[in-house]
Amino acid sequence: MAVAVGLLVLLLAAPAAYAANHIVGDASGWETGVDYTTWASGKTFLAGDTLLFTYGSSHRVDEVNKAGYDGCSASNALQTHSDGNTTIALSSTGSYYYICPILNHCSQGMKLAVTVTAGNSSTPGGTPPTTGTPPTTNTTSPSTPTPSRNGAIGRFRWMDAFVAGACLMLVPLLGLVG
Ligand SMILES: *[C@@H]1O[C@H](CO)[C@@H](O)[C@H](O)[C@H]1NC(C)=O
Ligand SMILES: *[C@@H]1O[C@H](CO)[C@@H](O)[C@H](O)[C@H]1NC(C)=O
Ligand SMILES: *[C@@H]1O[C@H](CO)[C@@H](O)[C@H](O)[C@H]1NC(C)=O
Ligand SMILES: [Cu+2]
Repeated sequence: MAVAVGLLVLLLAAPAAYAANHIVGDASGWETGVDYTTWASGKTFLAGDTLLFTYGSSHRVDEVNKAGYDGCSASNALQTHSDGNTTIALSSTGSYYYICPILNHCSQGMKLAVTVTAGNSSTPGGTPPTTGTPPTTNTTSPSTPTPSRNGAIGRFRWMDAFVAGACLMLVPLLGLVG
């Protein structure tokens, strides 16, 4: 019984490990004087991940298009946030642009561009083949993955191995106690 419950808990907890929450600017948060191009360059953003912007009342987060990002203009903003603790779900593949529209903060560096992918693609450098389609959790047919899903499926397999290994380690422990 205890083994079964432990197994269930592990299986239920596992999917949460797939999605990463990226704290924009890390400890610096969303501020002037931070290079967000450098911050983003070392990171992989996968569909299903989230961005968390933390900032004071002198800042805002506006989602803009590429022209708004390049020109530091929020006149065509897609979304505006000013709550100081903004979570943005990166649910679909594609490029996303965020700027602070207050004063000249954007031209001082408060601008972030992220490219969300579904995992490693067989056509690096090209535009993602599927937009608006987050990775499915369909693990019933692992034998026929599409090329663009290889990275995501690889992560699933790795997690499955981890869960199975953790369960195997739990069995003798729980067996001794129960
Ligand atoms: C900010 O939002 C995150 C994610 O929703 C939450 O975990 C955190 O507690 C929030 N922090 C504050 C100060 O509200
Ligand atoms: C994608 O592939 C590149 C090079 O093959 C590798 O450096 C990178 O870590 C991979 N990313 C993911 C998410 O698997
Ligand atoms: C899941 O896999 C099955 C079997 O290959 C397929 O028929 C079904 O369409 C898939 N569902 C999704 C959401 O991809
Ligand atoms: Cu600002």
